Amino acid sequence: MFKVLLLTLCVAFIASEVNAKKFVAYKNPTTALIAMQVCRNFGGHLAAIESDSDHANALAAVTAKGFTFQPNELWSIAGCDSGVEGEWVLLSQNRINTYSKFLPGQPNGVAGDAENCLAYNTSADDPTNTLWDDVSCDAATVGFICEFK
Ligand SMILES: [Ca+2]
Repeated sequence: MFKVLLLTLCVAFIASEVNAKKFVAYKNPTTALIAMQVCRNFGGHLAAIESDSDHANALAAVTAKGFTFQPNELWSIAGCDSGVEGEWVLLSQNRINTYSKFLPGQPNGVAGDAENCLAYNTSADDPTNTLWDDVSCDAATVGFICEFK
């Protein structure tokens, strides 16, 4: 019985290490696609937010650097739906993200428009609420969040 418990704990620990994501925020005005290249140049990729845990850790990565979220100050994360509207593809991983964490009223882009990239945005109505917004891939962002293994 003890061996089974020990083995289970080891497997759980190894699994958590394998899946561990490290998010790092960079406050550097740019656009989503340039941010994607910068993250790749750093040896990572734009942060793929795929769980509530990822969401919390991404927000924490920004505040850990002493940055604050302000309404309409965008922080780029991974996700592009320029192929099929509403299917948010993680380009660096070549898969669709089934998780989402949009602000109320978002995503408000429609097929054929330019809101095909994802960013964190802060609600003007509730500045404590920072969630996803679909934005133009050319939108000016204040920063971006990279993910490293
Ligand atoms: Ca939007």
